[in-house]
Amino acid sequence: SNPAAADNAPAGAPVLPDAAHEPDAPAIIRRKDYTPFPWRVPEVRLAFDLGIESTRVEATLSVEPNPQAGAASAIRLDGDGLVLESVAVDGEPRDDWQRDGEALVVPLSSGPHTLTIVTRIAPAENTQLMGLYASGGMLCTQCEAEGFRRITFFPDRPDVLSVYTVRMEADAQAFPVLLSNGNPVEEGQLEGGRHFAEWHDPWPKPSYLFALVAGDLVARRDSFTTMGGREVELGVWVREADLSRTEHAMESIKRSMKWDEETYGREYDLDRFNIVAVGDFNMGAMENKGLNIFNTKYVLADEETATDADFDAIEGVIGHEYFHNWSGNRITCRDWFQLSLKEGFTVLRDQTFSEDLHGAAVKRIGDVRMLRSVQFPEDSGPFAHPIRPDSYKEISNFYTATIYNKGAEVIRMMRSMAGLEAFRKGSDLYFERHDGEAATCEDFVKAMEDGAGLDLTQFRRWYEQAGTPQVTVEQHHEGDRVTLTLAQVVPATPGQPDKLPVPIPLKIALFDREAGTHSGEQLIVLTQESQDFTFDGHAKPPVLSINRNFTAPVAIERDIAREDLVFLAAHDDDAFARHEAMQELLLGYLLGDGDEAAREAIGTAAGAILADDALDHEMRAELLGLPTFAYLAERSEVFDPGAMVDKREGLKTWLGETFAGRFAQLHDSLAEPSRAAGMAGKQARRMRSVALAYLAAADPADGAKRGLAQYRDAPGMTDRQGALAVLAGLDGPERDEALADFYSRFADNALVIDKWFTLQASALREDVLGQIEQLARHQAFTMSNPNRVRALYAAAAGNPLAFHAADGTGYRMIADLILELNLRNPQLAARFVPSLGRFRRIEPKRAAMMRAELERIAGAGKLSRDVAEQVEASLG
Ligand code: 0A1
Ligand code: ZN
Repeated sequence: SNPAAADNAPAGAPVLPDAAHEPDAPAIIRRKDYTPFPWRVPEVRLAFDLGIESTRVEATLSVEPNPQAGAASAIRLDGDGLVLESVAVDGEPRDDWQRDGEALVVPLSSGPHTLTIVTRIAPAENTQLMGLYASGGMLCTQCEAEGFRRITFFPDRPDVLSVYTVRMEADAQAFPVLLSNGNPVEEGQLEGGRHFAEWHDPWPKPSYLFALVAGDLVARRDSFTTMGGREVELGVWVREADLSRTEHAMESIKRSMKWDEETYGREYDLDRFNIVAVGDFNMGAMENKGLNIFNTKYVLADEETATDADFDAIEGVIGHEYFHNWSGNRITCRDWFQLSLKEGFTVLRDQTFSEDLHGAAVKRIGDVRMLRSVQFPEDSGPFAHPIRPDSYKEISNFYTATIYNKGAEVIRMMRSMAGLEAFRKGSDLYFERHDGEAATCEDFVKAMEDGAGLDLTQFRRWYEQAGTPQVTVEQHHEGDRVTLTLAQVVPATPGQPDKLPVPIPLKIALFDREAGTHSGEQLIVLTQESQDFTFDGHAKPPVLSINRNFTAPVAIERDIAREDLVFLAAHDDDAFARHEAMQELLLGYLLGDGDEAAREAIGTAAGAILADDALDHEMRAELLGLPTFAYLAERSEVFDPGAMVDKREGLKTWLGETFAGRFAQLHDSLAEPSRAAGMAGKQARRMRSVALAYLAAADPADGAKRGLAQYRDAPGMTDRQGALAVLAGLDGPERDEALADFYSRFADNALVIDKWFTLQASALREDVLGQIEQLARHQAFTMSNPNRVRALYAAAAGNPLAFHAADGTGYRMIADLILELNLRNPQLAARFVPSLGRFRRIEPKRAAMMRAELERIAGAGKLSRDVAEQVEASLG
């Protein structure tokens, strides 16, 4: 039974049967069951009487029958944890409503009505950070996906679009700033030290894009003139102490606005664009119409406290949220199964924004690295799902690397096949056709077909099938003809035993080994299970460069001679393919039986990379990066984490020893350029810290000395963090000094203290688990801040020596964490389940312990829907 519902029921209100909303048996929502909502809600008026402890919400909804749906005699409004005070229809108080679990059902005759509902909520008690909650004395909202129902009763689904007018009333001293979506209409003083503000958003939007912020904030202000001549006032709202760290965010907003005009012809459509930084936030940021709300991590930066990577991430996330104004807000999703419609496309948009601004090569390599470390394991694990899922229990669980990043890859493939110009025609048609609508992935594909002139009939399978396609490549040479035999298998995934071949666009080039050149890049598309492609004019067997720039999100298995990989690692003119050749050499050694010749080949390639003066230092550093543990696990049939750490660290030591002179020279010569040095400075910093890591692997004493010197002389956070990351893995006074200095120097900056936790929890040292346990008891650790929890425990879960400790204590620690967060913050809790769910890939002794922890969670009593769905999937 549902105590909250019972408490709210007025005497005499009929009580509906309970089984439908039994919390222990979460309902499965299916894509095929979609039906439009029987009512339209063209206008919404919200009046908030704001307080941290208690907030009163009066919602006035204009409703009318939806001509696209069947008639209904009642309106069913979603709710979650609300205290209902009153219901009125057309101004008349009503008590003939019913509660159906958390929902509110109000009988309504056909025709238009005005529905007035008063609810009360308690922001201070909202530990889930969904709906209206308190963070550091301010009030803010997070409504995607289903948080609006925690503010008022409403058809909380993305296909109900309304024009919102929002009035906020609050104590003027505690909440001097009152923001909401759209444009400001009115503000004024009230009696008793209170004040109010009213905002109006003229663009119809779904409830998940509603936002409100109230707090003691200050703004960095600027303006942007759109291509159509609209003068937009921009604001970046933060606590006063953070104002000096907002310049980069503001510049990023302006760059985003300009880029979307130039690249997609998309113009901003309000007089105001505000972003707000919030210290407690479950995700990165949120694209609420005209009022983006950000995790402080993706807003605040200056050279002293943020790394180059932080600066880039901020720009990317600001771009991402801004781009949603068109891909997400002007055109939204019909239902949550279409999530990738807005997320996949918007990730592609933010990725290419960053590529255009700072160069494509390193960005692409980084994006693929992330895809392979996070999305590939998801796609081959128990929670594998298509980019357009068929069912879910808790939609929050589907904000995944698959929906976001594979979704982006799928659209990127259309872009590669169409070419930039035709792709733009497709996107123009999509925006034109569906502006103002709640659309589907199918709408996007159709617009691409019609606008870009592609036949995407078979391509639609990318939306339907989960699993990373495996492509094998065989190469034959006869006369002057080369034949490539390509075959594909889409592996079985949970609920999808049988798969069909998908179209796989692959950019290739055939290199003449002697000349070091190729005869031109071409795009081939593998559509069959197996297919031959022939190329003439090759007197000698060429060296194949395939899936250049990672045109398709597939795994390629090819029989290629080691010396050909060495050749490509030194000569491929496609930066990604060059990196890929190096990675294949590294994987070959790390996943193979570790023979001397494989290591020698790596040495030859690394030597060429270190000697190549045409390379910029960032690319050089990138080429010398070892595969992540996550990707190594993904590529192993049975992964032994301890053995892999030894092998990978051993390789690092060997490379450090082999090239000690060159690394030392790089470390000495690339000293401390500041951000003022621009791109070259950033490239130098990157290489310098990589050189330090190799030097320390080869000679820990020298590494500690160099590390401490780099730490002390650092002009900014990039060098400081780079040094500390190395020192954290070493022993001795240098480590202790740097860690202590770092903490006291930045004690008042939460984002930097997060780094302090992460650096220690990520260190590859035997005693790391004990250190993590100690850090969890540190006075600066708290379970109520998601950033802090992730800083410690996401690092722990990703550290093979911590998580995979041979006695299983790492698994127990993460399971305990999940149980502790389970009800307090279900979204955050659920994010930790997949690390345990990966047990099928781990050697049997550890796998059994991982499974046992999942079973312990499953049997632990009342689980949130989020955790329950993840644990059930993991246990299969
Ligand atoms: N739409 C946002 C992601 C997001 C999703 C859910 C949230 O709830 C906690 C928050 C943010 C984006 O893609 O940036
Ligand atoms: Zn997004």
